[in-house]
Amino acid sequence: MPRPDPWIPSAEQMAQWPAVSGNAINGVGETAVRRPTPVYWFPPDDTPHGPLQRWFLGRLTPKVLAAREVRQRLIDAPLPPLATTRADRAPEAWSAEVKAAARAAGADDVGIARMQPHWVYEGCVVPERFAILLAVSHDWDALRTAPAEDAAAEVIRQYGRAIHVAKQVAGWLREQGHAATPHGGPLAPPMLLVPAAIAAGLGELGKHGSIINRHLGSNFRLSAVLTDVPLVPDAPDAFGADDFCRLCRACADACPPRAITHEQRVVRGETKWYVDFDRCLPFFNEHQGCAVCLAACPWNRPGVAESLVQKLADRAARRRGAAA
Ligand code: B12
Repeated sequence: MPRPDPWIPSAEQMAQWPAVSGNAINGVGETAVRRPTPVYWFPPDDTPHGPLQRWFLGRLTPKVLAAREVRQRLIDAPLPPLATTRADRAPEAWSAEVKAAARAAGADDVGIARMQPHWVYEGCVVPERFAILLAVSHDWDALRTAPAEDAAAEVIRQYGRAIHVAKQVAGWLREQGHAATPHGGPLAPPMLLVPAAIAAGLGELGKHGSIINRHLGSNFRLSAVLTDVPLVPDAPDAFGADDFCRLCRACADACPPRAITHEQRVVRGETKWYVDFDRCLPFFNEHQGCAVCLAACPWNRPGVAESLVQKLADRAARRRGAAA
């Protein structure tokens, strides 16, 4: 069945659009690895698309504004002071304890990555050696209503939870005498969370540009804690989601502005799924945020992710058997 015509953004919003394409800023087609350029969710005066951020914020409804107020209180909550005595443990013990602290604070998954310079935005600095990546699920019944207001408010609520978990983990490390910085957004700096979370074993990049996790699907938010406490990095977790996305059309067909394509692109030296910024952002802005791609993703229906992982493992075993 032919897809309906793509959604068209309002003239009012497009009057704010800058001359430069967000895809060019993001380095689509560039074959050399480089650090990302700030594109969105930076202080608005610092990026060409900053006026669009102001336009987005000026149109939020009372329900979404109320969720943002709760989130702001979590952002503003102080961290405990850095203890003057520094606890000493082996990296394996620190890793196990950090993960236990994250789970106790409410993380639905957690992994550890060694920091890489090309995750850090141009103009930002991350001196720490390790990133602890934290995942918190959205409530499915709210998220699946996207692009409705309930999904937008749920996204903000879970941003708050992700920030809270990051602060709890950073606070726990500081009580052990080790400096730790939480990074939960909602602003983007100092670093990209998705490649760090993939390196930390939280899953694979989906066609819709969000990570698919073997337990949570793609229905989750990320936050991080940056620290020099000695840790053991996790390995990436490839369980077949990338192959699955090559055949699945659900998110691309559901995306109203057709920002999702079936071919991977070269972006800053990496071949990967890429969501078209210039198509995605206008729809996102006119709907107080959008998560239609996550609402359509087959990995997100409750109970499905783990059975899909098993099916993909069975299929891979059958292929290996046939090839032997
Ligand atoms: C700016 C931003 C946006 C912008 C622009 C996104 C874009 N495609 O250009 C807008 C507002 C449109 C947006 C929309 C959404 N976003 Co957003 N966004 C961000 C933010 C703040 C910065 C990312 C960025 O600068 N992208 C621009 C350039 C760098 O993008 P890129 O080159 O295409 O790289 C993307 C991925 O390919 C990946 N990536 C980067 N380098 C590499 C390298 C390798 C090897 C791989 C495999 C992947 C990878 O990370 C980038 C994520 O956008 C991050 C938080 C953060 N600090 O990381 C959240 C974030 C990526 N967004 C997220 C989500 C969930 C969404 C939405 C579903 C909205 C929602 N309801 O939450 C939609 C989905 C659209 C999409 N997937 O692009 C989540 C993803 C969580 C997950 N499960 O993976 C994040 C991590 C926020 C969070 N705290 O959880 N987003």
